[in-house]
Amino acid sequence: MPARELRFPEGFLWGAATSAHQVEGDNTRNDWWAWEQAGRVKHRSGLACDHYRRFKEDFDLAASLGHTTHRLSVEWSRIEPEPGRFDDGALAHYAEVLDALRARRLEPIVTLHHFTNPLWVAQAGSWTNPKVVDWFARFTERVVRALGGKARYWVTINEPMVYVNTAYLEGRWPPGLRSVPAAQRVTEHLIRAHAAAYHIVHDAAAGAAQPPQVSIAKYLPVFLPCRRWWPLHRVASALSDRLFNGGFLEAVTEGRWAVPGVWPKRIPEARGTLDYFGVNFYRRHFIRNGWHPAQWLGSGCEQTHHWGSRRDLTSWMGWEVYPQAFYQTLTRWQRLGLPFLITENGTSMVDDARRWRFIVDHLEALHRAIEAGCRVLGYTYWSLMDNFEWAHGFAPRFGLVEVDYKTQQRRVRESGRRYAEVCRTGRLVVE
Ligand code: IFM
Repeated sequence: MPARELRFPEGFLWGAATSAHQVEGDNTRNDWWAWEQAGRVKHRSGLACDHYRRFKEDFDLAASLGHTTHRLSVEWSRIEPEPGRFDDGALAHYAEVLDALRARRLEPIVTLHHFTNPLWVAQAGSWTNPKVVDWFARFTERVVRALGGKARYWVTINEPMVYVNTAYLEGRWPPGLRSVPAAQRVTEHLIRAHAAAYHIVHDAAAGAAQPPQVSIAKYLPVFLPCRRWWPLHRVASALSDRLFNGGFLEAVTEGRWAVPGVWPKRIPEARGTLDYFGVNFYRRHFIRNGWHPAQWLGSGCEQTHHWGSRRDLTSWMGWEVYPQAFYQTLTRWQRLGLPFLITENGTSMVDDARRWRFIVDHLEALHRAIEAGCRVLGYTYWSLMDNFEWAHGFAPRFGLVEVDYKTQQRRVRESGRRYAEVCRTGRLVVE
């Protein structure tokens, strides 16, 4: 096939994403740090990428790679190390971070919650405690007072349903629960906390020339039955889709949380609380039924025996590459009538040439979605640099920039250089 050139819309935001605990280092006051120290995972985040001190050089790199945006998160446990006591030094730090982005013409996208909680929140039951909604609102209010004028794009909560699933259903992340009722309570609290934060950000910016743009970053996978024609797997996959995708999205757009197993609830304050739709996309999920009660309704099958899966293209994390699903999920959720912002998409391929192939194939799918009528504001690759991949530690390497954790040296990968060409020109050549 001859090479084709795909053009992305004028003003499209191009960049990469990170999160505080994964890159900053020494986040000693949050639940993940405690989890690591307690040996609940094999790995410790330690100094991570030392980004808390090296952010300026990291942003220099991003700018030199043609990026025009950068997504990051602020660390709640640094800003509010004790209930109601805010650390002005930490807030001043993040103000400097946002100024550093602006000085390099990188549009900040600020995430308020990216999986970690202050220890005091964890000790009070984390997100199972209904008070967390007020605590998160108080935190947001303080952050917005300090940083509001410096950012236009906000993400209230990163991958809320991944957090619910991994931390409260599968028990692999803190607080390590495996409880359906806890997961349901937490989901409701996340919806309410998101809604509260949405209104706080907007109220603080009342009358601003450019209104803020607020969303969640929703992990938006395509769910499919593990055995295509097996009725139980089909039901389980439809249910997963409803609980994980549809239910949450309906809550934050229509203010109605109606999912199987939960008495339908009106959450009117959550109605219309997405200004854009922040989407994290990685892969398809195949669903079967597991033995544990938390898995009766469905659990992921991590094998690579599914149709369309390419074993040779499986990443370090064991994730298949299936870019068509990116197109499918975007065109399906186009019905929300919101512009998309791709807040994460990336791979931990060991072979960097395959990372580049992954990026090309996903950008091509994104372009097809745009041609099919999806409005898309931008794309932030996950991640700017290698970082602490939660329970998997430092082994998976998602970065456009390689990090040598011994010396903290950064080295731009070929995929990072090729992506830079796309960022600079807004064009992708597909061969
Ligand atoms: O590293 C994570 C990130 O924190 C949230 N989204 C998925 C990424 C890759 O697993």
